[in-house]
Amino acid sequence: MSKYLGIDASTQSITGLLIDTEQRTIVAEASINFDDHFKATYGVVNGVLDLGESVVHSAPLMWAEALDLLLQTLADQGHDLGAVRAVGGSGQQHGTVYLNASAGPALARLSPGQPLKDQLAAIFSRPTSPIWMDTSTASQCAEIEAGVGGRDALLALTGNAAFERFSGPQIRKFYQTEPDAYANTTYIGLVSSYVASLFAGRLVGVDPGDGSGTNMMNIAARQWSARALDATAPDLAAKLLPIAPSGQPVGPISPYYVGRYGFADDCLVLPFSGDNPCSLIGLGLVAPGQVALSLGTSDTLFACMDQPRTSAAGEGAVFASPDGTHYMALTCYLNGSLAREAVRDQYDMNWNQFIQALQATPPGNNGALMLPYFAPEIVPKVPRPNVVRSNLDPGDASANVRAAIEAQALSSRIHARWMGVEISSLYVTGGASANAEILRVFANVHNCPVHRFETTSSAALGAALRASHAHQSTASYAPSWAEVVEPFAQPVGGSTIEPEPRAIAAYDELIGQYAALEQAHT
Ligand code: XUL
Repeated sequence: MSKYLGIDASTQSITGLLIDTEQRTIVAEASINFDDHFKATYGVVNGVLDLGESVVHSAPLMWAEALDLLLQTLADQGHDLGAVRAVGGSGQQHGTVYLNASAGPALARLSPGQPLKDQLAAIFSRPTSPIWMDTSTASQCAEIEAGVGGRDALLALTGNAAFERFSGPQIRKFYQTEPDAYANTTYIGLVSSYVASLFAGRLVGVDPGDGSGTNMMNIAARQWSARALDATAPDLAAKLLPIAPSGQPVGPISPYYVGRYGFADDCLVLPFSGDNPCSLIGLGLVAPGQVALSLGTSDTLFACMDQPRTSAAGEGAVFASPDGTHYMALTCYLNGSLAREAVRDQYDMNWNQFIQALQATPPGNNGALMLPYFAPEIVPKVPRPNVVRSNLDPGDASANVRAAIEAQALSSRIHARWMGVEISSLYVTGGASANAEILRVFANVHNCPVHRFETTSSAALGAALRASHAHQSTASYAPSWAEVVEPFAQPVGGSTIEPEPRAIAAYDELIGQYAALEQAHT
């Protein structure tokens, strides 16, 4: 019995991934897509509620309902959940969940006879949760920076300048716009701590990996900062769930899962972390200098560092690694799959036609460029959707496909410089990493080999590996992180894409033009 379950509660779906550490393999992976199951009941589109004016929420009760469906799916597929020794998890970062005083008792008395949604509907003091796509908090960002003594002071304290999507600005906005609901809120946690609480049957704290995405955690101490909390909202220290060390199990799984799905009653639950910090582990980035790229709803480029190097220009974010010692540098682009899908749909293509368009056009696209801000962009900061074409015929479908992908790759090269890491190879994950033609563009733009991983669910894999590391550390021999990740963090044999000399030259020329275009429009 050496099975570990990783859960990834992400924007569009919830995924469960089961690993067997004796067989050194992934034994199961299942996903529940929110739109497929909950569009009618919760009104979500692409997993979210777009409330207008840059306000984007989702429904925490939907995540609980989806969790039941996911575990039922794994059980129906015949997987023995009783063999799972520990559960780890990951959540979309920054999103906040607001609970009333009934949350603790409701979680503690979960009965296996009824689904979570029927037992937990009354625990929320705010029925919907702002998520990372919400960019409506510019004024709160400015106020928080001013409150701690300026942007540089916030950077030094928390590792990050204030970002609209980060939890602190979102909490401040809630306090300012709905003071009564804020006063009626007993607990505030993140998506990760909420889903961990569902598993543990009690309130679980926020791990330092996800805590660093709030603008409220002292990154060096890995604890909430009183100064940052004071600048955010009154009485926040009493409401915010405490920081919970990433590697320390919080206790056994709730009897709910024992009775309903056959988990063992001594199966351990770990604090969950953010999806990006979990991906860092899932891709085996447990030593400084390693770099990976995740092509998901958002595209993220990230590296493992031994010190919290900060991005003064606000291009990137710094998080504590859930390995307990290192740090993670991250640059997040909102227009990831969102932009790829927007181009595909605009030209009425399917993914095969999208690939053919890339094959039919030359690297450098004959100088045609696009700024693919189909939605507001995080890096560089673009407050409103704005698709800009330069030397690019809007009627030329293939050239537009190439221009969008080249823009994403060029931007990832430009905005990775602050990390101060020499990129000598890129490990790629996420849904779009299955597309070799997209990876070829990234290999050529970065002038380095690109390796693909077997699972596109690196966050769920990282969560499972964290569970394995924590559980094994409670036994006589505590394995190193390198030993834990090594069997799983191997690129798919034959998946490596090498850069092509001719294309490298084309991009070395184009990158200056792209940077100038970007500067002119941001
Ligand atoms: C990272 C970020 C996104 C979400 C997506 O800062 O906002 O990558 O974590 O789930």
